[in-house]
Amino acid sequence: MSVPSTADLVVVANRLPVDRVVEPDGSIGWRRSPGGLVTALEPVMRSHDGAWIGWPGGTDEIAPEPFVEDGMMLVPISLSEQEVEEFYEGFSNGTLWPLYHDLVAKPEFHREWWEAYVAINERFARRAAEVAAENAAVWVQDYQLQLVPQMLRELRPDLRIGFYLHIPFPPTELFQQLPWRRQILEGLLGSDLIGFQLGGGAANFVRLVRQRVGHKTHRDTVHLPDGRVVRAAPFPISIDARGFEELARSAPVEARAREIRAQLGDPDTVFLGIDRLDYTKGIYARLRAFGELLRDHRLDVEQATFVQVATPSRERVEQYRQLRDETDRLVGRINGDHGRLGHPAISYLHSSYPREEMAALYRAADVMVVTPYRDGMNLVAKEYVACRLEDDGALVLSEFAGAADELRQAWLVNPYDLNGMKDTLVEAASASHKEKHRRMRAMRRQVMENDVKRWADAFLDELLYDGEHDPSLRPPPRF
Ligand code: GDG
Repeated sequence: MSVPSTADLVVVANRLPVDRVVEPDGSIGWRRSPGGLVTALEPVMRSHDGAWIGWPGGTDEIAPEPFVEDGMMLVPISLSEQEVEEFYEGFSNGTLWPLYHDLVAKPEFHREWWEAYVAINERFARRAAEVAAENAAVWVQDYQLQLVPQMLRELRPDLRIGFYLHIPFPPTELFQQLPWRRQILEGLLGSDLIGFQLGGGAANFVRLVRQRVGHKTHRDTVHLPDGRVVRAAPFPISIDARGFEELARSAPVEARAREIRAQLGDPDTVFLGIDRLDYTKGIYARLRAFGELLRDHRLDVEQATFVQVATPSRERVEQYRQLRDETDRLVGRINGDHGRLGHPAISYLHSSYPREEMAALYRAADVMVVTPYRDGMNLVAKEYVACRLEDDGALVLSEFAGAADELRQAWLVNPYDLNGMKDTLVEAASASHKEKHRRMRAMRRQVMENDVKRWADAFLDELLYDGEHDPSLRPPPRF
């Protein structure tokens, strides 16, 4: 298939939805990287002749040529070793990530990192300006690319530009620490529509624009001096709920779930955590709570076990290395103190798994433990709910995950309150079948109705047709 030169819908994201693989014969190929965003966008990308611009991973000086994969035009952007260090590991993950997550770790401010962030955002914006057809819609994704909307608008004023932030937008007091706060706000204001996970993030943004940039605002809109209007609104992201449900229902996944329980010694309660190994996720505190419950004899290792999958993430960033060491030590200590032959207290898996194995784990777990200190949404919580076909199982969920807004029937916890977390883990594990059923049924209804397709449709409808195309998809203002 020949590669078109422009597209009517362009997604700009830090990563391409494919990973580069070296085939056995030495040639280079591409494998779809599984992710909710691609699944959600695939149908609209096809119907709009969409293109996706992003970094393919790795460090190349020269970007591979655009190519077509699964009906989507993919446009690689290259990053050098130094750019990965300064733009991706540095400013994106060493400055913005901790700052936007309530300072769970200390953000570092380095002027060279900022310069790299500006330069790489410029590279993405220029490429988007080349690829977008006349009057096309461009949808920019996430915190790595917050300057792209403004840069792109300067190059191509004809475009409709949307931006979606997958992580929380911080309260004004924290955001103000950023030496480049005004540039970031102005970068985002290049959009016509800015989507946040929650109403609180949108409200924080609008307040900051009023205070720091001095533009007029009215509820969820910003009025720019040139007459342009920017809307900032919540669009809570979701998952391919039907896809997960079907996977969980399949015979191999069901068999694997039974096998997992048997391998764990058929305990009464399997607790499960699945997270990228990230300090925002609260993995350490939850394992500590579990260890103390064993120590206090409120749980017994022959009847209760914890499976923690910690997917490797950002391994070259120092804070992530430290977290890995601390978690390794804690797990070792808890298993040493409380494990018995054939009954480890914690099965700790520092690895990543195929989707089928994830679905089997969700099916095998009695209590899903999701305890981030701060999380934009948390898709793992929604995936667990989608996989509980029998409306059973219990979800323990941090109040500080965006998902807590929608999954009100979860056992909500404050991850900073260790005793509270211990009590809730015991309560969720020992709740009656009826209680679990009541809660899970309500949560399943919520997740199945509000899936990722609905999320993408709602955003694009608003961006492309000002929400007038199908008003039922327009989310209500939340503040
Ligand atoms: C950011 C925001 C927001 C994990 N391990 C494996 C694997 N996963 C999949 C999960 C889930 C996804 O990765 C993780 O999503 P989360 O939402 O839980 O967290 P972040 O990665 O921090 O995502 C977050 C999200 O963006 C979307 O806007 O919700 O708040 O931080 O889908 O299933 N998938 C496979 N193997 C693994 O080992 N296949």
